Amino acid sequence: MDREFLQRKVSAWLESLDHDGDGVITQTDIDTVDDRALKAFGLVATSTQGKALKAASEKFWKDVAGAADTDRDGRINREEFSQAADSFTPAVQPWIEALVVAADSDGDGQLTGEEYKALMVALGTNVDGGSISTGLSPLSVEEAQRSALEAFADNQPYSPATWTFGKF
Ligand SMILES: [Ca+2]
Ligand SMILES: [Ca+2]
Ligand SMILES: [Ca+2]
Repeated sequence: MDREFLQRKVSAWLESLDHDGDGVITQTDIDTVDDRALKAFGLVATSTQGKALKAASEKFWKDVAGAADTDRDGRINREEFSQAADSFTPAVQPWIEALVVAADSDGDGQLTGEEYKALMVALGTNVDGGSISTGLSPLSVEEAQRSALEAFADNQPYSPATWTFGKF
C-alpha cells in the first residue's frame, strides 16, 4: 500500500471512529457507535443482538488497542493508528458484521434501505456521499456486511481492488 493511500485511509477511519472529536480513538468512541447503533435499530443492550454486538466491539477494541496502542495509554492517536493500519481491517470485520446482524432487528436475513441507512449513520459514514447505491431495495445480511465494510473502509470509490475482505 503506498503511503499517501494509507494516510487517506487512516484519516477516513479516524474520522469515522472518533465520535467525540478529540483526535484519538478510545473505547468510549467504540461504545458510542454501539449505543447509537442499538438506538437506531430499536434494540436494547440486553437483547441477544445487543450482547453479541457488545462482545464483538470489545474484541475489536482489544485487538486494535493491542496492535496499535503502543504506549498503552488507552488512546490510539494518528501515528499509532498509521503504524498498525494493516491490522485494522481484519480486526474491524467481525465488529462490522455484528453491527449488520444487529441492524437486521427482526432477524429475517434482510435489511431494508432504512435499516441500512441507520447502520451507516451509526458507523459515522457519509450517507450523502453516494456510497449507498442500493436505494431502498432490501439487502441480504451478507450483501450489507460486504457493503458496510466497503463503505467503512473507503468512503470514496478509490482503488476498491486494494481492499479484499477475505471470506466474501
Ligand atoms: Ca475520540
Ligand atoms: Ca496510545
Ligand atoms: Ca430485517
